[in-house]
Amino acid sequence: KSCTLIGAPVQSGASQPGCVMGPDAFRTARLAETLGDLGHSVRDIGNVTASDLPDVTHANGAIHDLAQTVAWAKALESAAFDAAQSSDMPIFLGGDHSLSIGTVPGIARHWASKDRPLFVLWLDAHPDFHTLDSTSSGNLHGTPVAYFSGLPDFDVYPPLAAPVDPANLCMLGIRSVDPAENAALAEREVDVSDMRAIDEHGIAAPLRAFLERVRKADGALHVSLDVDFLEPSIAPAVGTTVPGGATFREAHLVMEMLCDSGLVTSLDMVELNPFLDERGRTASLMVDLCASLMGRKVLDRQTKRF
Ligand code: DIR
Ligand code: MN
Ligand code: MN
Ligand code: MN
Repeated sequence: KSCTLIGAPVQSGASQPGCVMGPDAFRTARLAETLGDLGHSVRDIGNVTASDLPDVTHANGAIHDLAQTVAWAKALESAAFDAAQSSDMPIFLGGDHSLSIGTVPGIARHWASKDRPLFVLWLDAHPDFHTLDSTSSGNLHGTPVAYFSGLPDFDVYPPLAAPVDPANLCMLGIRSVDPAENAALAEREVDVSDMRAIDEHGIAAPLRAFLERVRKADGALHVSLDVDFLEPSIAPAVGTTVPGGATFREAHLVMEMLCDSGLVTSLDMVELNPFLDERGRTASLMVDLCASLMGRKVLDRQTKRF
């Protein structure tokens, strides 16, 4: 596959600095070389920049860095659209999760132009389903999914060319949900597997069911991987650790099943804060997970297409 690496050093959506270093940590952990060794052609187009802060305000006084975040969203929406037009697999190197306010709508605009529905797999401790009214932390990395799913109250974010149908979402690994998010997720009947469901049924069952839905709809699939999806003891370099996350093997199994499905068309790797790490171990784990998604295998077993 032709892969495009797009650096998105966004940190305006998080509460503490450090995600600005994420893209270079992924590069230092040899992401491009790893994908090349798997037989892919890789083009690293460097980092997107955001200039021209828009003049935007919102009544919710908790919100911080709204203008920076909107500027990033605009720049990343067009970078994502362009990368999807010109390659098989855009891979966005974050940056905090507010970067998906730009990447997912840009990817969605591309697939809408091909008349294919976009599905989104959200691998995260958090659903990131706040509106601008409902966020009490004011950290805008908590808002991308509500926005690109077309919920109201996002007038100051860029208009969406192609909202993602909430029926096309799947969330895995969830274990920290604010009350307003809980209500909004239930109202839209979003397919959420929290860690309790994963404990009971395993992580393969809900993923397999979701992939079947994507396949039947001939959908494109964007995967958004937040470092805090993972158990903090194996992935400490994130500002919002929550105990009880996906294990090493659960995470690799998800990536291996996604690879076998052949359905994934774009990827975000987000919330890596290298300042909080020991010896780049979290960046290296994220690169290894990306390798599993892109074809690294233990055995040359026959793969079953979903
Ligand atoms: C919390 C935490 N729901 C908030 N969200 C995080 O600030 O809105 N998302 N950390 O990744
Ligand atoms: Mn997130
Ligand atoms: Mn999270
Ligand atoms: Mn409002």
